[in-house]
Amino acid sequence: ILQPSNNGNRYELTSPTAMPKAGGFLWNQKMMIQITCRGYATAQFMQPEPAKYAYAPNIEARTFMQPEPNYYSHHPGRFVYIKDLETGQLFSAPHEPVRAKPDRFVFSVGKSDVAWAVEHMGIRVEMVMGLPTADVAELWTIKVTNISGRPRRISVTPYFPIGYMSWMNQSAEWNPELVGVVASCVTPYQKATEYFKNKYLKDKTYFLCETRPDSWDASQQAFEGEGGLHNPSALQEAQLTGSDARYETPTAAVQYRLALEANEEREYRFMFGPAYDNDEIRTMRSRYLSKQAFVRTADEYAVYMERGRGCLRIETPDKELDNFVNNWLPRQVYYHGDVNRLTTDPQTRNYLQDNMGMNYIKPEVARKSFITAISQQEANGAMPDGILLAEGAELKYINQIPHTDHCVWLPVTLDVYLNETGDYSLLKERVRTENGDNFTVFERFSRAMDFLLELRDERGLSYIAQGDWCDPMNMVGYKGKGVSGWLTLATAYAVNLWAGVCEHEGATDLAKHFRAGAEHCNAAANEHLWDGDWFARGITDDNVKFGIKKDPEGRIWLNPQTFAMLGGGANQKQIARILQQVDSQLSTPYGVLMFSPPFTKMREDVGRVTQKAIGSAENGAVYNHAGVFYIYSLYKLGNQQDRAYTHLRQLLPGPNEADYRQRGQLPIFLPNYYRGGWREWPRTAGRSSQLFNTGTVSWAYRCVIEGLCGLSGDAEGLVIRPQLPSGWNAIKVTREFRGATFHLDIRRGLVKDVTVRMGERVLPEPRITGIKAGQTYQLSVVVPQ
Ligand code: CEZ
Repeated sequence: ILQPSNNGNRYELTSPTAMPKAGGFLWNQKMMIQITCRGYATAQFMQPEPAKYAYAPNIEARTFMQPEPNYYSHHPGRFVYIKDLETGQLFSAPHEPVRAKPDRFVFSVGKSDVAWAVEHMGIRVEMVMGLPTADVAELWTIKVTNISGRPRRISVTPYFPIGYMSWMNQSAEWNPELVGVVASCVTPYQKATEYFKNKYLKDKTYFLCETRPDSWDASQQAFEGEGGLHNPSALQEAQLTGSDARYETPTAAVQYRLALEANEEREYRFMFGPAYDNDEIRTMRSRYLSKQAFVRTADEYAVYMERGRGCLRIETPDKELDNFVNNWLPRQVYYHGDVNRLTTDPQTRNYLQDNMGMNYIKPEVARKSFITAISQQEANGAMPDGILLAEGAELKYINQIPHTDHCVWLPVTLDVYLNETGDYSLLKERVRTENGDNFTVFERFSRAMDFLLELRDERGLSYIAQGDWCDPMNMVGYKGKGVSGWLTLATAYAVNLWAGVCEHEGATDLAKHFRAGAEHCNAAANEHLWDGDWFARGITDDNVKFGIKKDPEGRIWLNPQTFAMLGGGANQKQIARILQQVDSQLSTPYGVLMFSPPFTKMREDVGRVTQKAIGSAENGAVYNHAGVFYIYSLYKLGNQQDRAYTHLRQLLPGPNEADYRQRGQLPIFLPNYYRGGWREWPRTAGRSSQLFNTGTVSWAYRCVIEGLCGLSGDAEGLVIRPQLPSGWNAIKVTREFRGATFHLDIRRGLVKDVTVRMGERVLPEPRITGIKAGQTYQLSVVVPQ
């Protein structure tokens, strides 16, 4: 049902029913569209807040992108009906709304387009969707071919529902001059001040045809009638009704009636998108709606995607992993760094980690993001809950809930920047904030670390307020006393990393101060939270320890263990115990659980996380962000390559068919979670959330680059310590680093330590310094048996 094609540049799914929610996504800096194999689509564009141009048929709640989207027959989508005018038979492509069983079905996701080929009733329909690089619009090509071997009379009816645009004002009509349906609305509001904000919103949705159709409908009701979407009333007539919509639900349906000889084909082009007024629609039409413009735009877009190709090519015994790492993982990393999840106020931890991935793609973007983030530091050294990216943007949703972990991510993500670039000059930049203070980046990071160290109680444990990394853990500390075990251990990790930077900068006293602070955190965690085999998750406002042996639910949590290994909180003996417990309590065929067992009812001293469905999201799912921290910590240990590889591999669906079907997702992105609950609800365990917004990806890329391939930078060069799983004897790697290209041939051999040969010369240590930009290095690397 599923295979890569075109050298891994595409993935093809050959059934519309095996994985019904499987889809792909395209974006540019102004928009994003996710579309399923069956034709359902969710598109958003920024103006500057996220907005829609195709809506649900009823009022939709405004929220950030959620996992596990539901699709239903009137869900927004992009479809084309094909009707045989002699027999009256009907089908639709890609699959919805008619759901006829196709004779052949190919859903083909590429990096810069999404395409289908569907055959039924002797007719082939090919659909391709692309985007411009710098404008908001969908560019559709629909090609119809008569493959029946005899002349046919058919109608071809693209149907792009527009949905319920507004409760204040909505309408639509055919516009003969623009050759398309134009729908208009007024974005609903009530406060007078909103009017001025809304005044220039793009409140029109257009569907333009390159070729003038024979008939059209602009009213959903007129098109659909009593027939319903399986057999719309308008399709039962000789032509569409020519309707308009007057404070009625708009739609865009247009029809071509054709007589096709055997093997004859027709190709049509359409554009779908938002606009401010008809002038803008006219401009968009002339800019894009022609064969030449489609070709040119697709080329430009492919170049734009290619800029996100990343810095690594691998050739390993695991072909599916190669494919993902070489083609798709950097693309998803690029997406995150490029559009910041289509929000104007990304959560600070997300903003920093999403940009962390950009270090491997466009380090200058990562550098800029540090300045943007740190310029919003508060006077007391704290970081705000979200980073504002547009003028007039406000903190929304989860960013109105006080979380205490944001400062942690500063040195954690800076670590990657410094490794990749060696650019310590960033630390010397002076940054003024709105509250008027003016410090260097270095000073600001120190202040942030001091803030973290101060944010602890008399025991030395970190306060949690209404959340840490785990957003919905909102009631552990809302009365002001509860503490987070994870944050205490993560503070140690962050502060230790920062101490390392202080040492590099010659700030010895500061380094000592921070090392002592980290040690204090770790000591406190060991004194109050070590439960014999693992660390507790925290202590509530009422002084109840949780995430411990005697808890029937939420007994063991992954994050505290991971960060104890990263930050020095756990010694070798403890690490051995932790690994064993993670194996026995948290490991599943789909990856490592975020905690176990899942909660089955509300725990009022833990919070909202316990109310989520069993095994979904933070309630004990295979939450990949937590999983990938763990994988990273395994690579950091340096002697856990098998465990690390096993879990790294589990981040990705496949490669066997049963696994693909269970996860229900194409191996072209990592979702934020796979369902857990594999003991409680085995039927749904492993199911993908389909949500490709996730901090997982920059860490996954880092794990492959620095862990599996063992290629991490330091202040002067590149260290080479590959960590091949025991089943592998050799891999080949190409890595771009500080402007140079490294070709590595890595194999096992009779050596005690990693040995690197460059030409005839064996290097004194597995590390290259004095790297020259523009140079190509050929290295033979031997790793111990
Ligand atoms: O949100 C993510 C956050 O974007 O959850 C992670 C957190 O670290 C990320 O910063 C773990 O909690 O219930 C909620 O409010 C959560 O906020 C989740 O909704 C989750 C989203 O599903 C991801 O977009």
